[in-house]
Amino acid sequence: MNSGWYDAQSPYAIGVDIGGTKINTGIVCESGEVLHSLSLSTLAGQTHTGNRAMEAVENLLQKVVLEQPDFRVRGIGIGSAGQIEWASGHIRFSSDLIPGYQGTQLKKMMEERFHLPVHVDNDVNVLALTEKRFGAGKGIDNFICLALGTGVGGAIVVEGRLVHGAWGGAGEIGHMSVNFQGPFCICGGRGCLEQYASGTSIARRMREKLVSEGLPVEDVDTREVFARWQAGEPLASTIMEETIAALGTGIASLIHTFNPGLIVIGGGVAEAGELLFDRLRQEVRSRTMASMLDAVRIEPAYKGNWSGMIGAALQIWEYADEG
Ligand code: BMX
Ligand code: ZN
Repeated sequence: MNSGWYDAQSPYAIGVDIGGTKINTGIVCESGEVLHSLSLSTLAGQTHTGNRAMEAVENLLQKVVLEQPDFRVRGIGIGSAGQIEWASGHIRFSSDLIPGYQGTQLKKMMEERFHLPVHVDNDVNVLALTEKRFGAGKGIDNFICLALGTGVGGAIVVEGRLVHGAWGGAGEIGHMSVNFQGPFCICGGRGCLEQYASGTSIARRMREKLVSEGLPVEDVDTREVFARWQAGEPLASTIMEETIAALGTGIASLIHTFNPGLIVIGGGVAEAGELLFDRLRQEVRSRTMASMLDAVRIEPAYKGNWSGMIGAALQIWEYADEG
């Protein structure tokens, strides 16, 4: 493999988005344009996810050099689920969604293999970089992102910069408790927002409700819950009202803590659309100090196929002056 990929003046960076199902990688420009992209499944037999990510980047580069033999790049930006030690690019914690991933020295592995600068951050933290450049967060210095997907991820931008905390773990908004006597969570806490507002938890709570009512549960996934809610079905409404109350409680606390100008909501659950956003705005209004409400909007996330991967690559420009 060519070890001379690096050029500080190149208009390109490599973005890598590592999720529980797929690894997306691509060549990204600062304008957000994606030149080439490639996806691999995350789990492939015994292959370690760190090696799988390297395989994805290697395949991508092979594809690019066929068209541009003298291709050079500024570096590699990675967004990954889990809690990432930001300075060292080490996966401090990852749930069993990606078996064996915890402890991976991802930055080190990538740097040694490709001889390029590498940045690694949490998947939703890098999504916030996409929001900041191209989405609802454009021109807004203080905003918060929530991604309601398999889990609930979060990111906090204060005075134009992502908040990382002591080592990089800040922004795990999915594990903010909204019910101190609520169900136990994998994180060790109770009543975490993720227990009420992830797509997984919405489908799970609906199935539990149907079972308790002696009703059939087959094929009940998150989309089905939204469809039933939109059609006015009472059981689906009970589940979604609980989700909205949990989200409203969490978001009100975030507003009181950070006084943001914007809350951006993405992930599969945001696809429930206007009904969700309307109800959520009402709920937040009813739980938030009036003085804080004028400044804050609640908006859907930037819509684009590759927003995670683009945000991952944007780290290269975001931190260009910091080495
Ligand atoms: C979990 C946690 C977060 C992640 C969030 C959203 C792990 C592996 N994941 O709360 O780090 O940002 O889920 O993840 O600890 P997604 O899988 O829904 O994108
Ligand atoms: Zn939790």
